Amino acid sequence: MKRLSAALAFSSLLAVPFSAQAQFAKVEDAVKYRQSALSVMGTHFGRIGAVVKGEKPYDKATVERDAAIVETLSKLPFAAFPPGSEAANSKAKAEIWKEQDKFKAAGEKMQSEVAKLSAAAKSGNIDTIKTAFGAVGQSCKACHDDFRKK
Ligand code: ASC
Repeated sequence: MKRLSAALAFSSLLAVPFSAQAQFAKVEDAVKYRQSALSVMGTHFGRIGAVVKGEKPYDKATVERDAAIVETLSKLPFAAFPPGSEAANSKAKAEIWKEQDKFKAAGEKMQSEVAKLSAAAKSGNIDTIKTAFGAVGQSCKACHDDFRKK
């Protein structure tokens, strides 16, 4: 029973990526958290990219693992954009807080494309992986174009 409630608590945590529940003592802590999550996500997404581009041989288990990491991390950054968390070392645009619905939609689009990439990785079909990889990249770019300073 204890284990079940712990599991439920954990899964509900992962299911509420956009909640404003995140507890950060300082703006810099939120900035560091979201930048770290996005950076590690980019690293593992990039490893899949190397396979998709033919620079690395395709290994199903490795791509699956990278995609699973990207999927988990995709759920983390958006709880770390508390209002007013613009900072000198952050490329976050003020539009994030002015167009919150649009920002939320962009994040959810990315998360849904990432989930498809993870499913594609499990399928082991390299063509499906390539298509899903492209869609994820577009969702990254769309959000960066609108909400990240150059
Ligand atoms: C990456 C990465 C991004 C996206 C973006 C896609 O690998 O780190 O931010 O892809 O460049 O356009």
